[in-house]
Amino acid sequence: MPENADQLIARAIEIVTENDRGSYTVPTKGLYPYQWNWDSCLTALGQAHFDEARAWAEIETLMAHQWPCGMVPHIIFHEESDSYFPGPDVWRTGRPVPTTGITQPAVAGFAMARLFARAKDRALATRSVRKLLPRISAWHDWFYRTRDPEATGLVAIIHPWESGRDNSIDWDAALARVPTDGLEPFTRQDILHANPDHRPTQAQYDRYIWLVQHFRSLGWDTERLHDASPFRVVDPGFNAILIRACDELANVAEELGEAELAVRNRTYAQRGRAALNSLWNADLGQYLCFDRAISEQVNSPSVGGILTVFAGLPKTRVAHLATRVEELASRCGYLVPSHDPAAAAFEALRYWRGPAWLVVNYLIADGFRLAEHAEMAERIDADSLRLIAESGFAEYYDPITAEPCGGGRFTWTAAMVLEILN
Ligand code: 9WN
Repeated sequence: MPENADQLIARAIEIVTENDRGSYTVPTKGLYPYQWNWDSCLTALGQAHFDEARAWAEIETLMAHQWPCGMVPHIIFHEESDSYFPGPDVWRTGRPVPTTGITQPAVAGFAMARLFARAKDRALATRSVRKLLPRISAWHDWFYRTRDPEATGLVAIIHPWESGRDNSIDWDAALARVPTDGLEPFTRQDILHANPDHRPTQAQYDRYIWLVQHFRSLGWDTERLHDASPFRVVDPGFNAILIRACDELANVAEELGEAELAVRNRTYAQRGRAALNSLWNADLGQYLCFDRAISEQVNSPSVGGILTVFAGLPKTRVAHLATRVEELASRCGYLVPSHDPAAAAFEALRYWRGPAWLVVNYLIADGFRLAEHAEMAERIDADSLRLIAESGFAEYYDPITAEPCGGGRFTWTAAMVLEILN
């Protein structure tokens, strides 16, 4: 018998709670035993439906580990664990509580604003926002200072892990240019917890780790890493999240009388949105990545270019993206595949090379809702719930068959269900 909404909500809360480590939440035990940046911010959205104070604490814990330069790391290694590679002994960033030295999609500004808008405990929310605002704004400053040195309005990622879409087809050509000489031997842990056929390849891991070694050899000086990295890609989805976060932060800052933060973040958002135009591909009717190291567009029809709708786009662009999603829907059973199933490199089960992810669905649906395409938003939400009904709270799903993949009882998947059903 299919579960009703109350039963699903109860199960989702159970999963988020079992992954709760007090002041932060792990994505899923075993596979991911630490705090991940964008996982935490999206998890807080779900937590707020049953414990507002805990939701604020989730984001505050993340931001407490911000680097003095403004960067917010992609993983905080709160506790020792031997179930994840690469751990703190590989990163060696020298932080008091160990962290990685790269970042992840800047969801925090959006999450903070959404929690603030919905908060029932206004005093608690205002206190937390007063703490978070300057920190998140400093992260945005860091992005535009260090990752857009030529002031194009768009930031680049310097490692595939920063995108959150680790082994996307988008990175294949750029990653192939990353050398592997001098690579220290290592043993992966991910393939002990998850099916190796559903994970990145060894050749990709070699390059992920080479980049870590390279940045480490430069002393994790984040002001230098962009220019020193052989991997520099402008991802429209990553930029869209940052742009929306700047806009949302500016709204909250205006409300609280923080005029300077408001103006600065609004300017980032406006410049970013204008610059996104350079990533538009009229033939495909979606945005594409740009390989900054060789100054070429990346001809890879991935979900990164659809996620752009989250930035808040002009109506004509949104209409094109809706058409694109319709095309994808005609090629799979469950929206939104992370890569176009019609593309030769599409792989239905391999991580970010085809599978559907509930967090990405959530962000895309939110973008369509913002643009008053409620019907498309509801359709995507409905597909997310169909995936849950078919296959439970998995990390990701085959978009054709709904087969569950990766880690089970996954925190952010559960958090997104709480968002959809509340
Ligand atoms: C590397 C935690 C993270 C997500 C990413 C997802 C995956 C890590 C990994 O898991 O990445 O950061 O080891 O595979 O790709 O989006 O934040 O859930």
